Amino acid sequence: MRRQVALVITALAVGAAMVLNGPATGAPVNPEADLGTSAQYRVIGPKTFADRNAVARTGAAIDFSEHGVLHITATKAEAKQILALGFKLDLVPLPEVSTSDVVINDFPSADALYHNYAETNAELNQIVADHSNIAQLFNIGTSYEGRTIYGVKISDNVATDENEPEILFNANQHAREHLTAEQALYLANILTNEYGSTTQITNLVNSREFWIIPMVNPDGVEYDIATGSYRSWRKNRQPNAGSSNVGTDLNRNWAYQWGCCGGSSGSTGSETYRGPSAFSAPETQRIRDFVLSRRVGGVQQIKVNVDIHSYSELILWPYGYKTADTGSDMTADQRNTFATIGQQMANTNNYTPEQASDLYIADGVIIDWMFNNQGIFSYTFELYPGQFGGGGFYPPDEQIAPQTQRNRSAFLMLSEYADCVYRAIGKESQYCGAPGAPVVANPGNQSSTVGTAVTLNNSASGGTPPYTWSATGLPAGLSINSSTGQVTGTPTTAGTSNVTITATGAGLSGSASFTWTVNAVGGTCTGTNATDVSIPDNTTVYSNITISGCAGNAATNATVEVHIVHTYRGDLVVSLMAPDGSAYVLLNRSGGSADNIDQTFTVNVSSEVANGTWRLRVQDAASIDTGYINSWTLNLRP
Ligand code: 0X9
Ligand code: CA
Ligand code: CA
Ligand code: CA
Ligand code: ZN
Repeated sequence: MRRQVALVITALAVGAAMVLNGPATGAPVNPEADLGTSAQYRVIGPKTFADRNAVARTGAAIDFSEHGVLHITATKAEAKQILALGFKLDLVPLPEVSTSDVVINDFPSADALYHNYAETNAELNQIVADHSNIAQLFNIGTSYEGRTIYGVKISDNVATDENEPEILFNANQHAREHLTAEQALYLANILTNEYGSTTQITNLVNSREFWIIPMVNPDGVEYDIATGSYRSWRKNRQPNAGSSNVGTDLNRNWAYQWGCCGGSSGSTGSETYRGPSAFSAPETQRIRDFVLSRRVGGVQQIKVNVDIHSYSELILWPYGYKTADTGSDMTADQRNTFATIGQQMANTNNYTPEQASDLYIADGVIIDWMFNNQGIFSYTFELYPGQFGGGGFYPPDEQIAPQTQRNRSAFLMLSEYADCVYRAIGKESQYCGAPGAPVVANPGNQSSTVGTAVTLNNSASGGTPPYTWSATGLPAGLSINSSTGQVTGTPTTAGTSNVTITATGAGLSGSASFTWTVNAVGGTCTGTNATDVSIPDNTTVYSNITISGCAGNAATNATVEVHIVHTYRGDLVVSLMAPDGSAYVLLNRSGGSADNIDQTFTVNVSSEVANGTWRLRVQDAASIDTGYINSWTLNLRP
């Protein structure tokens, strides 16, 4: 049986010597090349994050992690270092292939459902031929050995670059992770086959542009299957100068924090060799250049990405190079968005969602670059199996259908979020605005002071500039410039306003709302005059209150509390007079023959400067009855 994992050879007794000395048979080999020959091991002992990172730091590729055991692919030099850390090593033989099953330059016949490079391209061509209205072949250039890296674009009006959120699915950075190309082909097939019949898919294809690249490392894939026995090849097939070791780990070759943190190797023979410089590999350059080509007017069109790997059944998000959840390259909102969508996807496929570095530190990985450099919400999926024993990198082809279908909901869910990932945390209005509409940067709550001039600059992005600006709810005394969005003026009135700033471009509007608190300045805005002023018949009298230290204007709801003793209030006209002489009639001979006035009036005097001498004017307009002003109290800013 090809897939049967043969007896695990214990490296402890015999194996340790073997690890150190190389194969016992055959002619002596170049020691550097020999130490660079990889094999798979079980590392017994690592239990903690620090243990896992110590193993990862040797450059060994961690293929799967379970409590106390790591499944790795490592060179002999790395194996030596791991032994020196005090862990035990078991050598795991590669899967055996029965001779009757051997197919040269293709998958073994028992795994015939897997697609090699030519079959992958044939499948893409078939999809395009069957669905030419919504599917178009594209390529991103060639691999190191000159194979063209193909993909399929899927959208309505597929030949047109429409203004729709774009989604990138790419697979097979690691050669031996063959199930990942099947996952990408599965996605291309459901998006095209179910267009017009499944509502969710029809809507997604109509409103999104999907880019699916199933095999970004075709040289490695073909090498892995070339002999009829799987070679467990991970890297690309690019030679390394000055060494007989071949290949760069594409998922350690990306520029953001390349080689920073002990999460990759500088040794050419290592499975995690990061290359001599970031983007030294043609394949990472091709993906990078494709992604950069998706910027329109400086705005990256690709909003979400999945980089598909196997195995371990994980959903991973950035960063991989460091353990911190947030920092200058990841806000709390971004982290929460990643984690929320990651968890929601995991709920559909029963994978484990976590930050990539929770597993072990890896630097120069694709998702770190995608997010940091292009703002793309990029996830790594690690497919089936979830534990050692399901075939590892080589699950039987009977697993292709169930294990790719398993991720249907997760991938469709992420695609739904492509228009605004922040919807996942309820912040679409803050970060996204309406589709095609400008997004007004949230100005945040404002605080200012009556009588002190203010300036607030507003900005918007997206939609179609130039914008026309408007505002509602601005505090009295402030206004917005309709072409610049700048708010200026001097607040006149204390109080709190709910302000909405709106930018409109090409008929579509985006808004941001916040509160604006205007504080009264120190000093007094009230006064009382309790000196009696007699009111003779048919005479006008005044009582004064002088306000000082109350900068700015009076309020819309100033209060005037009046106490007048009089034997016939219907004789009286009572007014408040502002310092500039403006008169506000409070009461005009109303109340008939009743005695006295004991009443509080509210009056809008917001156009009046507060400081100065205010007067209560009382006009007696009829004979016989008289009285006096007993007291009055003015509050210009209640
Ligand atoms: O090591 C990788 O590149 C990925 N695992 S795989 O077995 N498919 O090679 C996972 C990278 C996840 N990132 C971190 N662990 N930081
Ligand atoms: Ca089979
Ligand atoms: Ca379209
Ligand atoms: Ca587009
Ligand atoms: Zn991988």
